[in-house]
Formats: sequence, structure tokens, C-alpha cells
Amino acid sequence: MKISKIKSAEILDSRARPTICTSVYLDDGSIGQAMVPSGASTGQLEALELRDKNNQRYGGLGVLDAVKNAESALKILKDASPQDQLTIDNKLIEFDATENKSKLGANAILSVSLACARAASNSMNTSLYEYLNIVYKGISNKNSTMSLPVPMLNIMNGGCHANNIVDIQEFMIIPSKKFNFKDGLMKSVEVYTHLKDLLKKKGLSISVGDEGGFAPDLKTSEEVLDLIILSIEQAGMSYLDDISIALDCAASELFTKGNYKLIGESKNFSSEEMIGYIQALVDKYEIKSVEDPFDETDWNAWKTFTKNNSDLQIVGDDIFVTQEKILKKGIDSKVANSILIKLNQVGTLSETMQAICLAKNNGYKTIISHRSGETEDSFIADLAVAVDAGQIKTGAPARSDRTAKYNRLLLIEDELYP
Ligand code: 2PG
Ligand code: MG
Repeated sequence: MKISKIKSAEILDSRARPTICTSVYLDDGSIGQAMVPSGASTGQLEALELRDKNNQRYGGLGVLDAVKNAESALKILKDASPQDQLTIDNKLIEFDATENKSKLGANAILSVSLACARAASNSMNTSLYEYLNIVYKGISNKNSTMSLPVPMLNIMNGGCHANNIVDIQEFMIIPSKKFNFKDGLMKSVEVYTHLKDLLKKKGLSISVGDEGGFAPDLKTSEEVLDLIILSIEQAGMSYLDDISIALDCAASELFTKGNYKLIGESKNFSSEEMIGYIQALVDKYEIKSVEDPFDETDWNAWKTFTKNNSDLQIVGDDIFVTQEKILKKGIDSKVANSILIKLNQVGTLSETMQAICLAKNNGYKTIISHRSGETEDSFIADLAVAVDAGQIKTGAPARSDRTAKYNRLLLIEDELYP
């Protein structure tokens, strides 16, 4: 079986920015399609997202060059087996031949990589998660089971995902592991609904940020956390026993000239002060998971904080950018104990799976993640199940770009545990 055609198009993401959709056609009639998401708080070392820079179209954000580049990959892929994902991805990497995929664009490359996986799974008549599990077993050389991930739902938005001055980007709720996926999601929705009522009663805005979480005009992180905990209690649940809290500080966005500038807190913190600030929040609120608490270059702060918090999940996003080489350095330097996994930070499915495998082999937890600019594509839901990731973060339980992933997981749970 061979790839007979690659067709790409410029489409829109959830923030009204262009992104790429690619369809891979196989000569047995199977088709696979994939849409690529896009971040706002991006790590400096992420693979490059190619934009046209033509100010006449979409303020320079068009992706027509990426569309052309994705289609041009047919000439190097037409003799490869679409079921050999590693070879497909290696050919794409060789064709690009740059360190950060800047020639073709990681958006172009990823769209082909994922569409090819979908086409192969369609051709084999398997569910995508089953097919991805086979691919993952091949890449990790291990017998990996599948499981439904615990969701992390971003219900209050700050940072660069919202039009308020709250410094921390994401306040997420995590349902207890005692719930199956369906019940955990339902409990989380109850909290989200109660939070909405609470905000209304307080005369605060219930309009939402980029990931579907509320984004009222609050200032400090403590104000936000108090409201979330109150809404958990008002929903008749027990904080920590039923629902706990995770943060994504996205601290690289707060870091300027060696200091952390926290506008909502009216504070300008040194690295040591930032460690103290995060530690105090974690201790006071018994936070379960903290992502990017420090700038991606502030490795000493990461090391100190990791050493002092062996029971806390400490997640590297902008610092590791889903890249094996950087994660390896992080493991050696004892930085963090978990990794956020974003396909478009590295640009191919195989490299993403290699990073997951390295993390797991070294006792790092893995969280599959959406981007703040998303599409209706739910690929990450299947990926989370296929690699037994354990956790997924994909926004609030609202807005179709976010619920597409939760809905897909509900259907997978029904298939796996009827
Ligand atoms: C993050 C992500 C997703 P963005 O920082 O973890 O929530 O945001 O896609 O803007 O990088
Ligand atoms: Mg993050």
C-alpha cells in the first residue's frame, strides 16, 4: 500500500488564526486528515511554526507556504509504507533538514505525520487509539497497555490567554482517580457550572478565555483559588478527596530582565522570591501539580524547587518543549518530574512518542496537552489513551475545540469498557 496524494488547505483555529489541515490519500482508497493547533505562550526552542509573513493576508499569519510544503512531501513519501510511521517521520525530518523544522515548517510536517497515521489506521480498519498503541509499542519496544487519562480542566484563565491581569495562566481542576473518565468529567462540569453561578452572583464576568475557562477581572491568584474551592464545596464535593487543583504558571511569560513581573500581585520577584511565592501557594492550597513555575532558562530555580517538593507533580512545558534531547538534560539535572506533551512543539508523531518513552523510562509522568489555539481535531485524545499517558489537559468542558477531545474520550471509554 502506498500514499497516492497529499492535499492541504488553510483553515482557521479557535482564535481566528489560520492553520493547516492535511489529507493523506492511500492507493487502497483510505484517507486520513489532520489539523494542527497553535500556541500563544510558546517555548523558545519549539519547532518553528511557518507563517507567510504576508501582511496583506491575515496580518501575516497565513500558512499558504506551509500548505505548499506539506503537499510537496508526496515526492519523498510515495515509496514509503504509510504503516511505517517511523520511516515516514524520518523522511520528513530529512526532507526538512533543519534543527527546528524551519524549512518546511513544523505545522506542515506535523499535519502530514498525523494525517498519515490516521490514513493507516483507517486502512487497517482499527480505531485511531488502537493503531497508535501499535505504533507506540514499536517505537518504545515495550508492551504498552492503554488507559483513559485523568483530565485536567482549565476553568479559570489568566496570563496571555485572557484579558485580565491574573498572572497565572491556568487554574485547572483534576477529578480524583477514584472516578472513571465519564464520572470525573461530570463532577468537573458540576464545579464549572457552580463556578459560573458564583461569578454571576458576585457580579463578575462569565465570558471565557482562550481555553474556555472563565476570565473575570480578578487580581491575585489567591482570589481565584478561593473561588474555585468555594465552587467545589458548593457543588457538594470535597476539595482534595473529590477534586484537586493544578496550576500552569507559564512563568516564561512573566520573566523580563532576570525578574518575574507579576502585575496582578503588584510584585516584581527575583528568582528566589518566585520560588518562595510558588511554594507558599502550593503549601497553602495543597496544589497537586504545578507546570512551568519558572522561566525556561531559570534552571537553578527549577532544580531547587524540584529538590524541595518530591511529592508535588512538577511539569515541564516550555522548558522541555517535548524534545528528547532537552528532556534528557532535564532528567540528568533533576529538573521537574513530569513533562507536558505537545505534538507541535516537536513536529512529528514519532519524535513525540520518543519523548514520552524517555519520560516514562525515567519515572517522569506524562500529560498530553492541547494548545491554546485549537481545532476540532481530537487526535490528542486517542494519543493519550494509546500511550497510557495517565493525564490529559485540554481546557474547560466548554467550547467545541475543547469538548471535541473530552467527547472523543467519552466515546473511547464506551468502546473499551462497554
Ligand atoms: C500551555 C498551553 C496549553 P499555549 O502553556 O500549556 O494550555 O498554552 O498553547 O498557549 O502554549
Ligand atoms: Mg504550559
